[in-house]
Amino acid sequence: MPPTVSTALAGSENANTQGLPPLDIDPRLVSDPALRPVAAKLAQGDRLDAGDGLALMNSKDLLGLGALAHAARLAKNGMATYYVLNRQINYSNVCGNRCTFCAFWREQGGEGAYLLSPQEAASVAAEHPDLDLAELHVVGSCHPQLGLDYYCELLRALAAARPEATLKAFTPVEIEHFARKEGISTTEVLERLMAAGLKAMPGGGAEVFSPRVRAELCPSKTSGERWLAISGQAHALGLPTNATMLYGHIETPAERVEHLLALREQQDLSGGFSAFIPLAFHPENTGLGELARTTGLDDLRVTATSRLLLDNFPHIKAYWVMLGPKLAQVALNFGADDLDGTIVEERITHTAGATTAKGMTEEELRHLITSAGFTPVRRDSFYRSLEQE
Ligand code: V47
Repeated sequence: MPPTVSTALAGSENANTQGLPPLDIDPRLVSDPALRPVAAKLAQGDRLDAGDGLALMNSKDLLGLGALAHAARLAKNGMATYYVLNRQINYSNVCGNRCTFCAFWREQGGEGAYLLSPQEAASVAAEHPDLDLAELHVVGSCHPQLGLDYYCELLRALAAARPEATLKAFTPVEIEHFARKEGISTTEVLERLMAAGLKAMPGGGAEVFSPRVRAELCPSKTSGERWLAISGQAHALGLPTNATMLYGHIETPAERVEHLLALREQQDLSGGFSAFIPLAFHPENTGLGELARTTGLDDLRVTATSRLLLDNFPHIKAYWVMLGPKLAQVALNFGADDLDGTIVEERITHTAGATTAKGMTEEELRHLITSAGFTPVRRDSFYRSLEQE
């Protein structure tokens, strides 16, 4: 069983929230002239700026990008590659936000709409008793009816069903919605959820912070500023959280870079982000169904640029559900040091056409890591190793 979780932000991560040290880079590996000044800055230990981010985000020099990002990955995490025995649970798909990029949401009472009662969610959590679950990853929607009591009850029921698992639940977007429904502050919502067992938060709902993109794709959703502020409030209360960026739709390279720099700035202020997860857009069954899927070059370039710009983020995830296991494995050489986990039942990307499996076994995860030459580290939600000594 994992050790008892403290509410203090993972102390072992403090060094990892510092910027990058001077990196050991072989300049001969970088062929894109636009990346040479970036390589020189990294070799000196200088922080990258928006111009550097844009050069990375636009580069087609895959080997150069990999060389730079891998040097940063080695400095942060060595050859360790993390994974977690986790299960995702989506308590409802009934959502009033109607985001154009999302295939998961349903109208209340519409075909396919569902809401799990706390007891039903607990029964789902209790499935697979053999899985030594470290984490329940719980997200849903902005449900127009539910009050805060439902969410507290949900957490208590899940904790009773799987006491060994850390409850990582609710995005800043959901927290904002709960606060509006309840007529209380987001800090108060967080405190009440923590009293009911909340220990960490996932990073969804960030999308792209650009007001232009949000106005077009998700006008009803929490603003980027609020998303960042609520993450900061969570950090101040001792809750570690994650961050994401949904890329591969209508955003520009400059908007991606702005998003990453806004996350870096928030991390400088509040220090509680554990991991960044680039999310590759899946267009099927969404309002953007005419768009093509992201390419391998773009997936690796976003991963590498994230590792290099987010110098104060301890971890970068290669989310195998969206990248596919093979590209996620390759991404370990482009800055990523975490494959997320077993997941068991992924729904959001699968309603948008993902063809990957809905879950993966621990053996499969370890095989992906070791066959790429990395060291697998089974972790808890706070990146503490659960490997047997
Ligand atoms: O919030 C929605 C995005 C997110 C689509 O924190 C889509 O550890 C692709 O946040 N194509 C959910 N993406 C996933 C997520 C996540 C995943 C794994 C780990 C963690 C973590 C967080 O997926 C949503 C939204 O931003 N999304 N629709 C789509 N069509």
